[in-house]
Amino acid sequence: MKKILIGTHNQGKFREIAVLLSKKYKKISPKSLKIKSPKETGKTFGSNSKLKANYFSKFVNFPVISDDSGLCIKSIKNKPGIYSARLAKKYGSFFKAMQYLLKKMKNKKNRSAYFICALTYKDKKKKSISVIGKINGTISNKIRGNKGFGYDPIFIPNSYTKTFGELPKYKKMKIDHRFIAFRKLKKRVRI
Ligand code: ITT
Repeated sequence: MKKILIGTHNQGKFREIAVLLSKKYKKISPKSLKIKSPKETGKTFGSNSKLKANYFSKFVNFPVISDDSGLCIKSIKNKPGIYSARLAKKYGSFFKAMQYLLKKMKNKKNRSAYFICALTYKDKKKKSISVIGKINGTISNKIRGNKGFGYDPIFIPNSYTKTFGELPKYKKMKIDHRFIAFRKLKKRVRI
């Protein structure tokens, strides 16, 4: 069976990417190979996803796929953006990071936000393709739902009333930023 390394240590992301990939692959995690995360020194989602794919690809002789993603809230200058994971680390949990963001948003009229995912696929010949997927929505007034992962409980995708944290996992996974990025990637490579 062909192998692919899903270059992430985030379990929520790993699960979503594994489902979006073809059944022909055996999905390998960096953790199972004892490979640590690279330092995310990029200034954009795109550069960080390329950096991750380049890094992980050095350890294996089969394809790699990496994701750099995050939540961007318009009224607070698109924060936390590329620092989404680091914000949760700073506050000790996603719950606390969400509480912090909701407090910052308290008097904001504009609650528009988007989730973004930059995906990089690097084949075994080390040729890479990068794409971006984005989903627009709004920030809820409260933390709602316990499904999904990360910032799912405060993000309401446009034309829905529930947060990603309230939607069944299979539904979220069929509309989210990662799904949109994958749709673009699948137009360019059989994956
Ligand atoms: P890797 O670098 O190992 O992939 P990470 O969690 O550090 O893991 P990122 O640097 O890409 O990943 O950070 C993305 C952050 O945005 C992280 O905190 C996620 O939980 C959050 N995030 C990304 N996609 C999300 C989604 O679909 N739902 C909820 N939160 C999401």
